[in-house]
Amino acid sequence: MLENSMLYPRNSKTRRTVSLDGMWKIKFDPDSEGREKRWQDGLKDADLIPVPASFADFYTDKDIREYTGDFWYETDVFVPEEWKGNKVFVRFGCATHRAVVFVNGKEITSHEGGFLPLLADITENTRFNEFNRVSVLVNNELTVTNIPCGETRVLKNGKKMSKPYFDFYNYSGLQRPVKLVMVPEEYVFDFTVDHKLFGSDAEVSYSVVTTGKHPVEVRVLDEEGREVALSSGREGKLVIKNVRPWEVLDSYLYTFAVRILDGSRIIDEYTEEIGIRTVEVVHDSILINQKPVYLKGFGKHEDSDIVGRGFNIGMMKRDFECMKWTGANSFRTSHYPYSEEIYQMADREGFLVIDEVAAVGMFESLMNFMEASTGKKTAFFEKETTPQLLENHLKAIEEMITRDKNHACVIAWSLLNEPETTDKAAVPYFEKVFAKAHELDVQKRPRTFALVMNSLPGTCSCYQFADIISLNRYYGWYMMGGYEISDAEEAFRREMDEWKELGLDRPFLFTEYGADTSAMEHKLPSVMWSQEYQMEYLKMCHRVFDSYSFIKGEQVWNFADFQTTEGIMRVNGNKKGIFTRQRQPKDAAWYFRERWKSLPRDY
Ligand code: GCB
Repeated sequence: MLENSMLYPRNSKTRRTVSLDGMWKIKFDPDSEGREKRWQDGLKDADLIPVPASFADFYTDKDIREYTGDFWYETDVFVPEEWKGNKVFVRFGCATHRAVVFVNGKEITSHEGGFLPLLADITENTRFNEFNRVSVLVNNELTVTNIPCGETRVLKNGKKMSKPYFDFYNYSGLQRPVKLVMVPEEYVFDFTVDHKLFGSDAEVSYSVVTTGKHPVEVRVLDEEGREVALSSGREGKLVIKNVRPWEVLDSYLYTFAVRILDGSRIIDEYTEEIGIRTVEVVHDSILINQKPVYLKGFGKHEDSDIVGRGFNIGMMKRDFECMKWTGANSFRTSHYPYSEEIYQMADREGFLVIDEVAAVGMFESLMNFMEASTGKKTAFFEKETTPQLLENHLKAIEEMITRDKNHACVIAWSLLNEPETTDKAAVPYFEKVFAKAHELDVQKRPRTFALVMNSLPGTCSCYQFADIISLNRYYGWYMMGGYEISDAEEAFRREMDEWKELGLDRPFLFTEYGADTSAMEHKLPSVMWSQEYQMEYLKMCHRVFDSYSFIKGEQVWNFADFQTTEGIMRVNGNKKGIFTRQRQPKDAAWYFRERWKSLPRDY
């Protein structure tokens, strides 16, 4: 069990949250001297910066944008007198990639992993009815023992530089909402649900973990606020008659209110809106509420102008509107768990989410995602550093599943993106990763990982672990692009025929396929990078998908253009978006709208 509660901070009869979003102080610490020089006692000559946001794209100075190393954030937080006798936390949606939190100069906690929450219990060090200084020492260096994987290089001029093994910009900082949270001394620490549907009724099994001994009750309210089920005890079953299940693109959310009681006195109350649905893989079908579904949608990124990977509520709204407009029903949180607010929105919109842990870059070489298709032997998983990497990976899986398990939208876990699987050394690593997810998830959702181009039926030693086989394929882009596209289609079909011959009786998904396309470029006849070629490429892929009945979904790469490290392969970022980075449609968006709006649910 995790040390801290992962429950989303909400107000209730007994709980309080105060947003700490706004302008914070920031100061870079290139010599890592801050801690020794006691910067935790107050930052001098600091700049001001918005939270939540990545720091990189606010500045006009390239040394700041590319800054790699330690940096500090600081703000003053007023803690009300009335909160005395309760527990007080500062909760960061994330601190990328690792952080140490200080309150009033005292070190409170630290956390590794930049895409999951960090909770600092400041109860003991809070001065009530006064301002308290919260300082955070963040570090954004990449290593091969942490996820996502990469390296940090030192240039001849002494400056550090991030070398990601992955294809997205190494944005960092306090990128998600920060909240001051008060809960009672005895509080609801964790809450888990699992659903079964029987005819028109549902049975929800639940379990509650609290920090004390008082009795627990759980009640369920419908969207009109009517109580539809009630049960007492830390574990139990709630029966909901004439249930309205959560459906694909037709959401319905019940409110679950978990209470700790002392007679009629409510010691703590925690509420969560939860959709009731089942997910299963049966033969080669993905079933939601026992009915097959075909996934249509995107691999995404949390990425936008100026704020980088910072959570942006307006961008979130726009993204869902664009996705709905195309007729999509799903997305993958490539390549890291997203802000919790995005899953709440997906719950509300009835979107299906493949929730991916930040296990990306698990190839030896730099620009690994490119080298991956060359078949180069690397044996990433038999290095001295592998045990440490595995430990961090397993911890991130535990945090992700604990955080996201109750979301109806989460229908599968993606446990790695494009790892090296051609060497047998990957097998024991995969075994542990897949077992961990199975053990932790009471709903036993399907597990998957995205297979890189060289992970083929004859070369991949790990596909057997996946309940859903997810392929990232770029026939017609990274290989046999342009006028060779007819050969690409032939090679693509050959691979799919080989999968078919294996007779795996499992659903296949395309979690990536795409072609870089400049929104400015038109050319007749097509050339690579033109909008015309993107369409030609997509139509070729869809012809292949439509030929195999075990293919149960297509998530194109990418929803929108996004920022990457600079280099000869990228023109100021990855341009495979169906939308531009400003969320305006390329021609392909209209094509998807036509295709997806006409595909039946169980295509
Ligand atoms: C991939 C990676 C993704 C890249 C994409 C690309 O296979 O999973 O992170 O952005 O290819 O465009 O090359």
